[in-house]
Amino acid sequence: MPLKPAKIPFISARKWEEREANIGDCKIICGIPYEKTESFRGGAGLAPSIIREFSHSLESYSIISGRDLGDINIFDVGDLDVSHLQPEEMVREVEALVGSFPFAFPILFGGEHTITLGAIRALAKRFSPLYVISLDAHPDFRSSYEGKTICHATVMKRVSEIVGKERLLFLGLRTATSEEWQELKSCYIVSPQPITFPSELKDKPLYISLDIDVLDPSCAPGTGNPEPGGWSFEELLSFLLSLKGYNVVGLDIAEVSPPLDPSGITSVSAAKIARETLLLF
Ligand SMILES: [Mn+2]
Repeated sequence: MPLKPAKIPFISARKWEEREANIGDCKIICGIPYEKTESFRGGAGLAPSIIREFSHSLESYSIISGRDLGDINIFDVGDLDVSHLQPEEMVREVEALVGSFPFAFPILFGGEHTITLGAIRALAKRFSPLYVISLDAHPDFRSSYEGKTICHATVMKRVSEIVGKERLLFLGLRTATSEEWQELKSCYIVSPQPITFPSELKDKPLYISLDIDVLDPSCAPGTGNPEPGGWSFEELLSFLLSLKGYNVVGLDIAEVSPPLDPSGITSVSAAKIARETLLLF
């Protein structure tokens, strides 16, 4: 697998080469700096290294969870070198990567949202039935877009073909095409607002795909397709914390665009969400 070591690993994460012989359960961070299908504004390919950099402006200790990243087993395996690949090939590499750490909880830093498909392909083999929580202003539920069937605007449609629409939850969604809107009615949950999470999913494997544009552009402007009317950082964090005790098996954070984020607020928000979820799940 074409992995490039991170220049600056995520705070408190060790490089993969530093692992012990028997590492057991652990968390794996991997960057997927891919932005080939972005249709409006780019920059997401730069996110993995910038999110890592901003993680060092945070403390490794969290007063929210009362835990320290140093107390858990986290490896930063670097970036998957896929920027030159076609979307289908990139997705295959992500699937192979996630599949090659069968004992680990993966946290992927996009890159564009298309990366999620590779993670789902791998995890749906390991966990069945897999439920997918999409935290995103957009459904990304087109059948095809600009002639492409695998791209940022179709990714959740492709995911639905793997896990089933009845196992998809769209939260923070606040825009769609009319076709998408009709189709979304057969998904498990579609809600623009945070929800009280269904207790019937308590033991089910859950994957979280977090497009940073679920946040309101006033608090996360650094993203390609900002959509007004989103969640505050506190709402997002509270929602994630409400999943404590659920069986979350993996997560990605996509669509952060550092060139559109001069203050760094979007990148540091992504880093903080990553810290809290590392400590939570
Ligand atoms: Mn989006």
